[in-house]
Amino acid sequence: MKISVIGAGMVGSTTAQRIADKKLADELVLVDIVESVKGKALDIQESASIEGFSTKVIGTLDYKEISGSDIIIVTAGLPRQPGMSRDDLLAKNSEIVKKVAQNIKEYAKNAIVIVVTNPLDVMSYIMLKETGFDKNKVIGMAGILDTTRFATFIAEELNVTAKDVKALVLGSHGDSMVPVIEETTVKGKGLSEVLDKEKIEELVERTRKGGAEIVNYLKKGSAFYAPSSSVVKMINAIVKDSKEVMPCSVYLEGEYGYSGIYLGLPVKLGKNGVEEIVEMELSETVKKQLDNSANTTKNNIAKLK
Ligand code: TXD
Repeated sequence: MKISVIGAGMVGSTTAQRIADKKLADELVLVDIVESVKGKALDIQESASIEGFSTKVIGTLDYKEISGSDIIIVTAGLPRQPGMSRDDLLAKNSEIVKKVAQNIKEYAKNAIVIVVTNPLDVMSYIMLKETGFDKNKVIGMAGILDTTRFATFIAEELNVTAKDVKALVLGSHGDSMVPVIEETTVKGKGLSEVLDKEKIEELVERTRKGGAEIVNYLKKGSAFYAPSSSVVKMINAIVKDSKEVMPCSVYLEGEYGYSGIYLGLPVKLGKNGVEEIVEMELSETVKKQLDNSANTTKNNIAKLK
């Protein structure tokens, strides 16, 4: 299994570390435009005798090294600074992601690509269009992160472990994301049974602003520990062909009534990438919120043209 990570900044390097520690790859390539990538790769490599992985880790500025990759993670691009929305990154990051896509197309045309760069749903769209890859092989990471944030806040509120919370957040990765209350349970009980409406609304709001909360603490740059965990959850499902269902940003051609956009929906992941977009019954309220979320992405795509 060969996995490449494009962009060895905070999310890219922590993702690489987790991939190595979890022994998910035989070969791990980190690509960046700055020389420090070589140091990061070597540093991860030097943990092998302690962590017990036999992965070969390479850091490079040369895209040729990604040749033959099975999976490629794209984190190249700028992160948010305090006061910025994800959409503020659109112009700069679309240029970067286009370049990355051309290199992936040239050197690794059989790879499954997981896009992380923001604004996520639009960057995934650009990756699909620029590579011309099948839609099942270009997937965006966001829903898992938004979901784990929601679960964290619920667990904290109820003083239970996050493992006892099963949450679900759909929609685009931004302020219009859609935490699905009906699908969220705590020790098997519906969220509305254990928390009142106002409290739930408060936690939903905190989830919507979860990324900004971290940005405001870090001052420079955005979250990377939970994001890298989220990426690795997807990689694990693909490498192990687990067919696990998780919320990912996927290209839609009629599913849920949407076409021509990327949106976060429940997806079955396996060795072919997206194996199925799982159709779920949604309440009218949730569907309306999802429509709103889809429109945000549509407007962002229109801005590209
Ligand atoms: O849920 C999600 N999808 C996200 C998305 C969660 C967390 C972070 N999210 C986004 O990922 C964030 O808004 C950014 O757009 C990306 C990467 O975030 P990160 O925090 O890792 O940013 P860094 O630390 O600035 O790293 C970016 C790296 C940096 O090392 C640059 O030199 C490199 O990208 N870069 C490139 N690498 C390769 N090729 C090109 N062209 C390139 N341009 C910049």
